[in-house]
Amino acid sequence: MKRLAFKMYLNEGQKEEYKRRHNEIWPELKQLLKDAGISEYSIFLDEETNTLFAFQKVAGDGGSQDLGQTEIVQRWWKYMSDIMKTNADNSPVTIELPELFYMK
Ligand code: RM4
Repeated sequence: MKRLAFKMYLNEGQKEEYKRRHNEIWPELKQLLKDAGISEYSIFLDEETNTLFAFQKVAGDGGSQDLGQTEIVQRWWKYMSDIMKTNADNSPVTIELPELFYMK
């Protein structure tokens, strides 16, 4: 089991909408993430910079950001693209973060 962390960027003033959409995450997306071996998936917000900080445990090689070839994730990313900083393909701009410390 690996630990992954990455940051993404939220558009100004979209904290509540982002939270609302994730509280109503599509069941089929949630199942896809679980089936891909992703667990303990949290996303936090640095309100000062509108930076989203994501943490997840992954059982396999890839994490949530490696599922962009699936129709569900492509549809989700398009759905989220109006409130996030995205690439041309609607994927969220994602910067992986190195782990510097871990305490069990
Ligand atoms: C985020 C972003 C990620 C996705 C989660 C569920 O806003 O779209 O790629 O894994 O939602």
